[in-house]
Amino acid sequence: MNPWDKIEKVVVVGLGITGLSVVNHLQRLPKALSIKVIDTRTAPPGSERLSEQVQLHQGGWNLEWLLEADLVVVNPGIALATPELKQVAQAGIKIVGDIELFAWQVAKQGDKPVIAITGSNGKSTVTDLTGVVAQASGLTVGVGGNIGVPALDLLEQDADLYILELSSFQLETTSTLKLSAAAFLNLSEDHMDRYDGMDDYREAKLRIFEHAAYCIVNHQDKATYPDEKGKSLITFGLDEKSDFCIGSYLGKEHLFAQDNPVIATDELTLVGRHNVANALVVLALLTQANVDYTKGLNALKSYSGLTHRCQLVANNNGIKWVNDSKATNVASTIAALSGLECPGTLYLLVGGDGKGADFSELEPVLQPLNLELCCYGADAECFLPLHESAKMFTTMEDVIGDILPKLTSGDMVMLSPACASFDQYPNFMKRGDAFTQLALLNA
Ligand code: UMA
Ligand code: ADP
Repeated sequence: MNPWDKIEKVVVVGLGITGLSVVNHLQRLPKALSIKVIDTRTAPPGSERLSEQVQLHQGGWNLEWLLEADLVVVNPGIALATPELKQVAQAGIKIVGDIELFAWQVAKQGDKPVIAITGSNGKSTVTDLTGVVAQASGLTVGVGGNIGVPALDLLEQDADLYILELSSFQLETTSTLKLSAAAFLNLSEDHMDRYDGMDDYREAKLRIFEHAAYCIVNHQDKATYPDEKGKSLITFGLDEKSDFCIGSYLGKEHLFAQDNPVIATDELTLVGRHNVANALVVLALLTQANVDYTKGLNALKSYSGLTHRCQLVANNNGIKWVNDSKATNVASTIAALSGLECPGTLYLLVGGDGKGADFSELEPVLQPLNLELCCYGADAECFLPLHESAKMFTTMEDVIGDILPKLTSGDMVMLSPACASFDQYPNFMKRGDAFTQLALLNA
């Protein structure tokens, strides 16, 4: 059955890059639809790119439009628990997200293979690296989703394989996406301002496995396993027992894919044990999607990571400046600190929008470090009890102004804030750019 059969009036909630991609997709469909957009912001991003045929209601809700719709397409940033959307659901009107529309279109085009990745941390790295290795192996790939390229925009170009990073927000409104392989990397606390608790957050993420041919799960994190019995599970882990694991070969630690050594771990340019796990997932995803990745192994070895993830942005006079703006939760900051080499003082910038998180898990990790904990932004106060050196600031600029005269060779200035950026920046990229500029100016 064509899901569009009974749909004539569509309301898109939330503009931004997702809303724009949805509108463009709806306009490309053969069926003429009535398209309206609601954005609660007074100046929604992207409104200047909306065509004249599309009506926009901005600065608040428009219940009349919503309740007249046959289909409501919501931006992932808007919770389904919002009272207006609850009314829509109660009225029996279907609510979907952009990924569900992507699923409808892929099914119509003959089910091109799609791979998807979710988890609390590592999604973008695994998504991007899977794309890089698949491409180097000779495939044309479309890489998108939460990584910043709306999934529907990928359908504009032909691809042999689609690779999607999916957030729990996107999965909440997705129900028919068929996947050749899906990976759930790990689960740690995040987005507690949006979910009723960890179970609620985990359940949203587990939706990735609903129609997945293979479920790739973390052997060392049982929360990533589906509750449903009878699924085809493939495990990965930094142990010797998983399907995709580490082990010794010719006296050296190697990545193993189903009992076969692939490359030595020290051949990876990526640093950190978490990135070894990420590389194992890449191998698992490509294997389960029937991609021969042999030709892509050099690309796997030389991959140095995405910007804003533990990125060395300046290294002058023996002082290193590291931009880890993408560390938007506690677990990612812990990953950045584990195994970190800093012979001098580590000036760690933390804070921002804490999303209701419990930061106490950071305390044992921070305690042994030779540290100055620089807390700034809306939730700076939450970090003060975590280390005796903690000091409070308003902005990142204030922090740098204070620490500059103290910096000496061997020190490191690192932004790994364990918080979202929305209190002071439009997104984590702009926050990382601001830090990088400060680094280049002062290094
Ligand atoms: N908003 C309103 N009213 C509206 C619409 C949006 O208040 O009517 C607010 C919401 O608080 C929302 C925020 O604006 O959270 C951001 O919306 P946006 O228009 O900037 O969103 P897009 O540009 O469409 O970006 C979205 C994803 N954003 C979110 O899920 C919050 C992007 O993920 C994603 O890359 C993009 O779609 C393409 O798929 C970003 C993100 O922060 C990187 N994701 C979260 C994360 O990774 O932790 C889940
Ligand atoms: P996501 O897209 O899930 O936010 P990223 O790949 O962008 O993940 O990385 C976000 C942050 O998490 C970075 O600070 C990075 O160093 C850290 N990180 C990456 N992979 C992992 C992992 N497997 N476990 C824990 N932290 C990780």
